[in-house]
Amino acid sequence: MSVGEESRAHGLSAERVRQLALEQGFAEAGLVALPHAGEARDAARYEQWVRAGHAGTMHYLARAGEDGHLVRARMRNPFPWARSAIACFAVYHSAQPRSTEPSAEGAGWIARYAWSSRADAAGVRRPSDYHKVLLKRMRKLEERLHGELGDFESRSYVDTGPVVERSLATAAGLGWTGKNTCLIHPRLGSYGFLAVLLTSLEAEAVPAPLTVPDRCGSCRRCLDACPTGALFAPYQMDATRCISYLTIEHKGPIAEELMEGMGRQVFGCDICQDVCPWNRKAPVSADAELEARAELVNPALEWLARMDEAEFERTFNGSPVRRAGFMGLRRNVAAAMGNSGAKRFAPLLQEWADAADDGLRTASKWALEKLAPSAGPAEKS
Ligand code: B12
Ligand code: SF4
Ligand code: SF4
Repeated sequence: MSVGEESRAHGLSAERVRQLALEQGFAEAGLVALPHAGEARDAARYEQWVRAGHAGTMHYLARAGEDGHLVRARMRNPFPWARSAIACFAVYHSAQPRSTEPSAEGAGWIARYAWSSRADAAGVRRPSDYHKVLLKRMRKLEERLHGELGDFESRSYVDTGPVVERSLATAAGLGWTGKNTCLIHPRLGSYGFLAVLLTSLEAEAVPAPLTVPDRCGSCRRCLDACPTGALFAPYQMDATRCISYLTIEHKGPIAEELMEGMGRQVFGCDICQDVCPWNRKAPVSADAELEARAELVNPALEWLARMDEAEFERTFNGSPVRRAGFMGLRRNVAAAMGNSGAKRFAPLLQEWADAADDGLRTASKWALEKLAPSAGPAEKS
């Protein structure tokens, strides 16, 4: 009996699925039957998180179904046919420095996950985006399974589908949820992307529970290091305070009380992962489609600030950074300039302080005040 025939006879086999996922370039993969044992608990956590307002303006997370429940909280809402989920992990760690290491004066920070690039057919290096790179691999995995197992319902997602990927990935045994809310794989760490494939096939029964025990122990480094208090309790994040949300998802002016905490981050934030001991020995990626672009590591704020829209497009077309938008990135750069302490940025900030864009104008005024605090109202003599 071939491996394919074996899977058909007994349902999806975890071993075969893992083998196929690794062939597509994933570092790990797991399989879980749906609904999984932790689904009701995770659904309650998810609903509570959204109802508390922690999703901010990410309204897609709060979409409710006809039964009043949030669509993504339970798999049976959007995918009544789904019987199993395959969760895959792709490493994006690289040998480059961390955001928490000393850097040159006036350097900003772009999150590691957004540095990626790949060589095109002519050998020219171009920005790459994990959403596209990994979705292609998931579709190939889907094809292979259809080739072996015939017709069945299936759907692949990387980040953007109506699924809580970390819930599925922990249930599939890829790691535990750290106090920083990231999924941590015991060997690979947390610098990893997740991708999921839902299928209408039954998963073969597994002999032992899949869950990886929580290994955070008494550590609190991520909570202590988070500069905006977004990690307000272990395993709890208020996204509206997270620098990743503020610099990527949030449009318009950033609340003044959060700009100081943003430090030099201009796109995303790696701090709560950079301080995590489980990432100290994490292997670096050898993925040719997710190779780090040296120019995005500790980028000079000046370089980013001087970019016009055409250069922004040339530099970030095809890159996750494009999501922030030209004005959004400028706004973030203005805040980082204020936090840099470098007075040479004042003339540029002065120009931006009259910008039509609300977010840029507010950040620039705040940054100018930060670089050269005004004396406040003059005292009467
Ligand atoms: C919205 C979103 C964000 C928001 C909110 C993040 C958040 N913590 O919820 C913002 C914009 C802030 C964000 C930031 C980042 N994100 Co994001 N994001 C998402 C998205 C689209 C949905 C996440 C979600 O549903 N959040 C709601 C909360 C409730 O869900 P959750 O955190 O996944 O919930 C689990 C745990 O928190 C846990 N839990 C909840 N309460 C409790 C309580 C206890 C006691 C315990 C033990 C567990 C626990 O249970 C939940 C289910 O398992 C997912 C993709 C997807 N479709 O799932 C990517 C995703 C989570 N993001 C990802 C990445 C890479 C990032 C960043 C690293 C990017 C960056 N460098 O800037 C940061 C990391 C910040 C951080 N510390 O989490 C990866 C995470 C990979 C990983 N190893 O964990 C994902 C999976 C995308 C992907 N396909 O790879 N993100
Ligand atoms: S990504 Fe940055 S701001 Fe967000 S929780 Fe982690 S340390 Fe805090
Ligand atoms: S820094 Fe410590 S507490 Fe935070 S996720 Fe890592 S091990 Fe857990």
